Amino acid sequence: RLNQEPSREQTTAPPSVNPRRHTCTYIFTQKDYENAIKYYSEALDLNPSNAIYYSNRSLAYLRTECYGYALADATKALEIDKNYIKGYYRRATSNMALGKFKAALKDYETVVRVRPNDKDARMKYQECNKIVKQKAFERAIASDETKKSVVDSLDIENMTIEDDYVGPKLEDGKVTLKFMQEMMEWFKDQKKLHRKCAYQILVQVKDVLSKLPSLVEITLKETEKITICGDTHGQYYDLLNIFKLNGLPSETNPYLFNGDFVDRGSFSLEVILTLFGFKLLYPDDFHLLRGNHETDNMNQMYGFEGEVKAKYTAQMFQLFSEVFQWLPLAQCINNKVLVMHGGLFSEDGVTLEDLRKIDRNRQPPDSGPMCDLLWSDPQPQNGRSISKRGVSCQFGPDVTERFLEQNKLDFIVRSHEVKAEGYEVTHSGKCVTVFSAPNYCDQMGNKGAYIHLRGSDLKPEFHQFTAVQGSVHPQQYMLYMLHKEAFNDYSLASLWQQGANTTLRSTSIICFGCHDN
Ligand SMILES: *[C@@H]1O[C@H](CO)[C@@H](O)[C@H](O)[C@H]1NC(C)=O
Ligand SMILES: *[C@@H]1O[C@H](CO)[C@@H](O)[C@H](O)[C@H]1NC(C)=O
Ligand SMILES: [Mn+2]
Repeated sequence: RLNQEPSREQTTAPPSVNPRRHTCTYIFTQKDYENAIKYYSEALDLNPSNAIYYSNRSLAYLRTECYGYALADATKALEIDKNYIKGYYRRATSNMALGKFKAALKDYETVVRVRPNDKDARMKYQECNKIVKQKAFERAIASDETKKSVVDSLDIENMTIEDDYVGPKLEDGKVTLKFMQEMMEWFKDQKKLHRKCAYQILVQVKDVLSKLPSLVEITLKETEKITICGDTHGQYYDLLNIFKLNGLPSETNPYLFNGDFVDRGSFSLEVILTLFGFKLLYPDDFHLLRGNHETDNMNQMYGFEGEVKAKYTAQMFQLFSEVFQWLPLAQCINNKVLVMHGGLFSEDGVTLEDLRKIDRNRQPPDSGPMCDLLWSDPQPQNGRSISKRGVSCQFGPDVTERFLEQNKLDFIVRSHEVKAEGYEVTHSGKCVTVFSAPNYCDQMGNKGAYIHLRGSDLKPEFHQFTAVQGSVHPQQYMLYMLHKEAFNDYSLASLWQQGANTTLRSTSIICFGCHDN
């Protein structure tokens, strides 16, 4: 059905797509950009006052989604030559990607002023201006009324399930194993769960998550083991494969999914509803932690909001947003292993007690422990550096060592970065990365992995797996997002049918690669 040959009609881009806009760059390989970064870095070693090298490297960083580095390079180019227009362009693009729209607008203003006839610049200025105004509007409304939960405005009892719906239903309003099995099969056939069932799951899981502390602490007995999975990013068929390889979740087969369930892949809803379903079925033996993608900003930019709106409604996305805010931020196993999505902190001295006290029911702040838990990355050299992503920091082996010592821990497990082997052990075995989205975005060629941790020895045991062949290009949803304005009411189904050879063109300011997890 979805992988059939596209009809002739469907392979031509809709007339509203502007053919002059550049094609999206993910057709270039990540390697090309990495090589470009190396090339310009070497050139800058020889000639550190060349604005063009900085500007060109900034572009390569943008393409590999190192927005922090991209911003630094664009800024540097402008320091060297304040009349270098491309520098303003690059800085604006970096700021857009970082969600700093006001800063971006200022630079687009400069470009438009200097180049009044540059249509592309004017378009970007207008898009950015629109976002700034919209954000201001949203802030005005938000402060107008005290934030009400979507749950209060739902009348789930009165939602009727039409007679022609033959899909899975909760049993007496409860998630059962039978329901889970039926739902996973249903999703496998790319069918939609009835909205009533989706709302039932969301309302119930919000209640369960909101009762958990920000730092969840569990104890594994000698004979018990837990499976820790990293990013899944809407790759539903690969999630099913994990269950096939490692067994379905159960009271005797506990799991911990370490954030970034949504965005990027086409099946974020299927992934998250499956995970939430298991959380309801096995609340004490199935664990979920928040990732940097369980946030509004990321969901707006990387697909999940669009997916929920396309498959259900904006109101349902609001409810997802509320639920995500209740996801715990870290989990400690046997007082020895600390798991979080991103990593350690911008400052020394953070204790487990500090983590317990985090008031997490919010969008993450720009800095501080909550931000760091979701966003930071390890680095090989000692100390801390500015983040390549432009959010939080990078921390070295000495930082890890001090943190573990102070908190009497053995090692940390984190996710957040794609790794060729699906996992990576760094900082002398004290910092473990696990990533569970194989062939990430259908282009990275990486393996996925999960970890077994046994109560008896708490030594990580790695299991690798490769991507399953899905019938739908995982990034097609991304394409849909990028082009949704151009498409207007083009149905998603017809978009999917266009297959991987689609000739869509980018209308987005931000071009997406696959390095930001
Ligand atoms: C910088 O990139 C532009 C394309 O954006 C290219 O035309 C130019 O040759 C590059 N400059 C250098 C010095 O590599
Ligand atoms: C369902 O709708 C009816 C009619 O609109 C209303 O009278 C009733 O109170 C509703 N039931 C619930 C549980 O809200
Ligand atoms: Mn991440």
